[in-house]
Amino acid sequence: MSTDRGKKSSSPTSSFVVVANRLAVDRIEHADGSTGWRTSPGGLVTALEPVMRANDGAWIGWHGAPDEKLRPFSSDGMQLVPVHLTSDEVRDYYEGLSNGTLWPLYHDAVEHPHFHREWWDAYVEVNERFAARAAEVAEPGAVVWVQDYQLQLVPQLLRQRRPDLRIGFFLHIPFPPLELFQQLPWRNQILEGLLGADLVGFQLPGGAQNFVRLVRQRLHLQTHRDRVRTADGRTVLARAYPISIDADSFHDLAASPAVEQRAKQIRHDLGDPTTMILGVDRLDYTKGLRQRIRAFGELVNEGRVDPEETVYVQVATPSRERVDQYRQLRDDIDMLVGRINGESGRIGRPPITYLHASYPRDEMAALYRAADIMVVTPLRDGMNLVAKEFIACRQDDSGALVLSEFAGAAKELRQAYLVNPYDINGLKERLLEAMTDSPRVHARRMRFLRKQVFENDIDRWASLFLDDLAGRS
Ligand code: ADQ
Repeated sequence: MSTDRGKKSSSPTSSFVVVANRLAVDRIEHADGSTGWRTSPGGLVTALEPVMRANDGAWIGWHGAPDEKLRPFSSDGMQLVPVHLTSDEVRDYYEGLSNGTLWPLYHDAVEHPHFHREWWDAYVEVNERFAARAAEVAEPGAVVWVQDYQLQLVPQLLRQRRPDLRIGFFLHIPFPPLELFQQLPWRNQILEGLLGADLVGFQLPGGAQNFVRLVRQRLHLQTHRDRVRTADGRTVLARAYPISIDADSFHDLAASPAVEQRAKQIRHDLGDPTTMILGVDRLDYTKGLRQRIRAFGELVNEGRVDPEETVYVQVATPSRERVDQYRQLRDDIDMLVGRINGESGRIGRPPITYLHASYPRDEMAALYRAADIMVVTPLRDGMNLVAKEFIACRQDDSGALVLSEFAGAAKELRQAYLVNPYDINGLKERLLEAMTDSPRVHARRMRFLRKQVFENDIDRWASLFLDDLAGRS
């Protein structure tokens, strides 16, 4: 990750174009007060960097500030093409249709999805803007890779403008079953939007199957296994590509003396407990925070977990705070943690250390390394990278992962302590089991998990997808 003050480039074109809701850079302020850009530390950017560099790739996305128009610029060897959004569009397209309708609907409707026609209109308009920008930037015959649920109409809108392109789409969140998807007033438009791609990628085979089944039933198109025949005679492939992380770089970071030292310090600051339990999540209602915290609180209350020996650190980064359901969740969790800590009746360290901060990668690695038990209990999650990051940061076969069956990662990480997060008693038992199993049992499970994560890293994910896309004609 390095910084660059952002060289302006007028109208870039490229043979490899990524289209995502957000640009691959974050704005930073230099010591002298001037601003610049820094490559976002996320896995997607890391995965695509080599392909971007080799092809002088371009990344199209919103830069994060409403009502601001920016010209294209380059940073860190990437061409960045900002798409502007007005404040109203941020409200209707992003907070509205993307995060108030699609996000809850695609996550089993664990919160009620809201359907508003003006949100949909903004979604269409913004998707058109992204597609128009991609059509300008893509060279003849270029590969364009569209990312995620905010941009599901872009493949079709782009193909209408540029039939010469090879278009891929990847959905980072679950694709819901028929019964839920059918609720969407704009269900056919979304399916048709996605079918503009040559290859539609999902986290799990189940998502790909849901999509193919919907296309057959709703659009009456011919399908065969993972192939769909479109009305204009093309074949669209729908397949699973479980996303992963840059496992080696997480491992090496966690191995560094500075991180090792910091991990020791964290445990020391927590009172050198026998067991440190860790949760790291975006503060989101899909992540199962309520269930997890309740389970731990009950174990403490019942005297089955001794807070003198066991501490639970929960990092929860606030997100989407302008959406009502997220504000409510934050209040609920604050109250729940406060109640559990208050009722513990101890002077000194509380049973739960609850942190709202967002940390740099080395601090995350230190937390993962310091922890004995990682708890990842989403009610529904496309994949869940936190689970994989924890495993990559282990330096030996110690430690345990408690993982929800409803995280995409559970399909690969079969040797984790799998739980149904809706079953609070089951969650409590599983947590105790993970805490009390012998080091030999931990090692047997962890060896398998580490092998899985190191063999299936983010590079493999990107090359599997891009090779399949290149194979489409
Ligand atoms: P998310 O819902 O954001 O991603 P997740 O996959 O766990 O969930 O990724 C979170 C990322 O944020 C991780 O890389 C983690 O390290 C980082 N992070 C979390 N808390 C942090 C903190 N306090 N400070 C710094 N970094 C923090 C969506 C889907 C997932 C899917 C991914 C990728 O919901 O299911 O796995 O996209 O496709």
